Amino acid sequence: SLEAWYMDSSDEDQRKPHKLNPNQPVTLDELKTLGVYYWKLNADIYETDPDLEQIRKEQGYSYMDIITIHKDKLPNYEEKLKMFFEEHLHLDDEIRYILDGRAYFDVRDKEDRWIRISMSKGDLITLPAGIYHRFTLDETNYTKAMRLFVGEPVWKAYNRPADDFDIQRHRNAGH
Ligand code: KMT
Ligand code: NI
Repeated sequence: SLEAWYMDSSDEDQRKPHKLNPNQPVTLDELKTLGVYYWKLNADIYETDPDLEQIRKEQGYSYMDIITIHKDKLPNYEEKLKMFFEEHLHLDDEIRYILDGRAYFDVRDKEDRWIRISMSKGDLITLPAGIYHRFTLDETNYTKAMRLFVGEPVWKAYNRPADDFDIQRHRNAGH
């Protein structure tokens, strides 16, 4: 299963785990209260996986593509990694399925603390529209991920502060 924890506040290499000492784990139920959902799948059979098919049908994930994040594979690698690690939000859900390698997704909890979600092969996660988050590779410097989307994809990211959107106001009204 996936592992998540509250982050320390050190400015050290973003690819390091940044666990607190002692570690402060975050459970899947706690992630659910933030609107973050998780499935475990068999990434070896992603091209024909009936479980993935079912999730896509039920959730309406009609669009998909695959991104390989590695310095020799991704054009403008350094620039893109820098963008991904800027705290941002989207107006739609962000859905990612790790097909190979590993990566971290960091999300803000309701008290604005960073939670780091460690994703590896077979982990599928959905981040709700309007949640502040960021992405980084870990020290292995490689991942291959499926990007899913409801309808035509919109990749636009709004860097923090992006508090003027209805979506953000709705989230803030809740707490
Ligand atoms: C995003 O919007 O945070 C991303 O697309 C992260 C990289 S995709 C594995
Ligand atoms: Ni994003």
